Amino acid sequence: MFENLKDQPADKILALMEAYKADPREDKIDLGVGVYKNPEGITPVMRAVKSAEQRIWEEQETKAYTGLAGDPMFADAMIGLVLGDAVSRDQVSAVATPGGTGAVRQAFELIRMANPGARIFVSDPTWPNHLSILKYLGIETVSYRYFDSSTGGVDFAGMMEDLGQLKAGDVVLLHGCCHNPTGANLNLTEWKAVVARLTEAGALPMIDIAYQGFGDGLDEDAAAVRLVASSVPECLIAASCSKNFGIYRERTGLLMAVAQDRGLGRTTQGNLAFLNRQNYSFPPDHGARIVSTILTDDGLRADWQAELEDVRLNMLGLREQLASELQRLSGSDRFHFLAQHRGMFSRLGCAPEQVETLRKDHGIYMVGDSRMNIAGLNSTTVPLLARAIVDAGI
Ligand code: PLP
Ligand code: TYF
Repeated sequence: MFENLKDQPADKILALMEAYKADPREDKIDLGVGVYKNPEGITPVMRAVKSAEQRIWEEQETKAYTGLAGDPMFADAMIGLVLGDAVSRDQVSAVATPGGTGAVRQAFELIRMANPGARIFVSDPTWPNHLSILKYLGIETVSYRYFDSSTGGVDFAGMMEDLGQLKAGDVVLLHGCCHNPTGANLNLTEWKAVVARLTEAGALPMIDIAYQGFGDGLDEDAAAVRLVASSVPECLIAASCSKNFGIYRERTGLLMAVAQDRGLGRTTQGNLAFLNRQNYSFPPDHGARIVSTILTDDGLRADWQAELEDVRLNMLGLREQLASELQRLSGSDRFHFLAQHRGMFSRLGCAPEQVETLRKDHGIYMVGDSRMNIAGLNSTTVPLLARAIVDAGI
């Protein structure tokens, strides 16, 4: 049977990670996979995570199964973190999932179950895994214009024009903050216009939020999600804890379905649990327990927020340093967008050949579409990158 299998296309981001590891150059710079690194190049376990793990080790008395939806403490804590008081708890159905990817996958499956004819509108570009999972599930996708490579910002007029094709029952996938791969984001006025457009068309927003706290702050980064959830009849939200809690390998995420009509909640919750059961039964618990332990303890929560804020400010500082170094070396403002982008990533907007030159000549690894992980830099490597960018004629 196995002879029938065909080779699958590699994930370009993960392939780049392997190529970086195999490069013997000592001064190589990794701006590839989206993992936070401190100025020493380390992805640390956060202090509050260590403390929570210690507490769990001391206090946990069983590792028997939780429920199909995961531990309700985790769902409650995450709903609070993401949605604040934008909606009431009884409007939200939720299941724990293996990572944000699991939440995205379950959301797509729920959409397909509820409306097999739904098309999903995705930004051009979007996280490649979105497209790969959608294709695998056989869901029709339509891309909407998003990134304007001439300005490094959002092509909002193009986006709105493309959302003009929406029909009732379609779904629009939006990045809640810190757009991956571009770093360019909508402002709140633009979000309001998108909400109005979706409402007018009868389309459903699905928000993927994987970087809350990496952009402008925990509440600021959730402002768009909260606006959407409190404005539309129904929406889906896939949240990841991988980045903001630094628990990538624990696979911790939450899928939320918000409905203004509370009567729909019980069936929706049942369908979410059903999907968990079909795919993996009980979701992983360890990461979820770390998160709920932190979020429900004032001291741990404050320490986590302080460390997350250091992470955010480090990336913001690197953005500003890179933009100003590039301005100095190029004598132009054309890289100013790097300071305006938010989150881990920025798309430089250069040609694949130039990305290749940076890799070959300077040992600088970024994704082929010129996406850089800003956290792969430090104050010593920023000037080296800036010099290489200018030398490559970008
Ligand atoms: N969505 C986006 C846009 C992402 O960049 C990521 C990245 O890691 C995820 C979802 C899911 O991450 P994970 O499955 O590691 O929680
Ligand atoms: O975009 C990134 O780099 C992160 C990590 O299949 C990632 O979101 C990359 C590829 C992938 C899963 C996670």
